[in-house]
Amino acid sequence: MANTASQIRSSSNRFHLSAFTASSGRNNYSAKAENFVSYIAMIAFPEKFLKILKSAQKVAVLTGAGISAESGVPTFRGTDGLWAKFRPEELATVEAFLSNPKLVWEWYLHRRDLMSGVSPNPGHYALAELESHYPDFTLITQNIDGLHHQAGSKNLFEVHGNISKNKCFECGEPFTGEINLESEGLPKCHCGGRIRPDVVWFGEMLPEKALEESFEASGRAELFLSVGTSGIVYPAAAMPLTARRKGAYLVEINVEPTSLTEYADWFAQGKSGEILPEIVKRLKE
Ligand code: BJW
Ligand code: ZN
Repeated sequence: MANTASQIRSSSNRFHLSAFTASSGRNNYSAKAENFVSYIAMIAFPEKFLKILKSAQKVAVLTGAGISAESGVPTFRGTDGLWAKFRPEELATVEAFLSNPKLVWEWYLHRRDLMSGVSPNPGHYALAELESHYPDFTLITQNIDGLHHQAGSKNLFEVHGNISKNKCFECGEPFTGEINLESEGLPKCHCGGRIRPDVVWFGEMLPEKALEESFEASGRAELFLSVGTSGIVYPAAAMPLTARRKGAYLVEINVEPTSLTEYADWFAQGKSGEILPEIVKRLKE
C-alpha cells in the first residue's frame, strides 16, 4: 500500500515518521469515511520529542526556502529547486550587481512580483502559533519573502533581509521610491549611489544584531527545529549545529535528507506545511 507524503526511516538517530493515506495497510485501517481525514497524516512522533515539546521553555526555529515552497515560492536548491537557471551563487553577489545590475534587478523584480502574490501556508501559521506556547521562542528565517511576518510571528529575525525593502549600495540609507527599470532606468540614491535590494548577498555580513541574537537563541534552546533548509549556506547553517552542541534536541523537517540529517535527533521527512501543524496539534493535546 502507498506510503504517501513521508517515508519511514530507521537508524540510530532517525526515528520513524510515517504519513499514511487512509489506504495504508500498515495501519490495518479500514477507510471508513468518518475517520478518513484524521488518518491522512499520521506521524509517529518519538516519545522523547513529545516530552521535550511539552516541557521546553526555550525553543528556536530556523527556516529556509522549503517552508515557503507550499506557498508557491520556488526554492533555490533541492529536487524542486526552481531557480536552477539562476544560481544564487551567481546572481546574489556584489560582483554580479556591479557587473550586470540590470540583470540582477530584473531577477529581484521578478521575484518581488511573484512574492507579492503569495500567502503564508499552514507551516508559517503553525510556527506563529507555536510561539504563543513558549516564554522564550525565536524564529530565525533565511527567507526574504516576509511570509512569517504576515503569518503573525513576532520574535523573528530575517537574517538574509527582506525583498520588499531597498537601500543605497553606497551610503546604506533606505530607499522608498518606486522602481521602474523601463521608464526610470536603474534607481539612484540622492547621494548618487546605486540602489539595491535590502538582502544579504554572498560575501556580505549578515545584520549584526539579528545574527548575534540568533546564535544566542540557538545556544540556549532546549528544542531546535530546522525547517526546509538545505543547510549549505553559512553562517545560518551553523545555528542548528550550535544548538545541538549546546544540548538542544534537534529536529530537522525536510522533504529530503541534507547534510544536517545525520546530526538530527529526529529527521521528520515530509512537507513542513503538513508536519508543523501536526506538531502544534500534539503540543495542545
Ligand atoms: C522542503 C519543502 C517542503 C522543499 N517542506 N522542506 C566555504 C565554506 C563555508 C562558508 C563559505 C565558504 N565560501 C563562502 C562561504 C560563506 C558563504 C556560504 O555559506 N557559501 C556556501 C554556498 C558555501 N556565506 C556567505 O557569504 C554569507 N556571509 C558571510 O558568511 O559573511 C561573512 C563573510 C564575509 C566575507 C567573506 C566571507 C565570509 C552570506 C550568505 C547570504 C546568502 N544569501 C542568499 C540570497 C539572499 C537573497 C535572495 O534570496 O536573493 O540567501 S543565497 C540563498 O541560499 C538565500 C537562502 O536564504 C540561502 C539558503 O537557502 P535555503 O533556504 O536553505 O534554500 P535551498 O533551496 O537551498 O533549500 C530548500 C530546502 O527545502 C531543500 O533542502 C528542500 O529539500 C527543502 N524543501 N520543499 C520541507 N514543502
Ligand atoms: Zn546613498
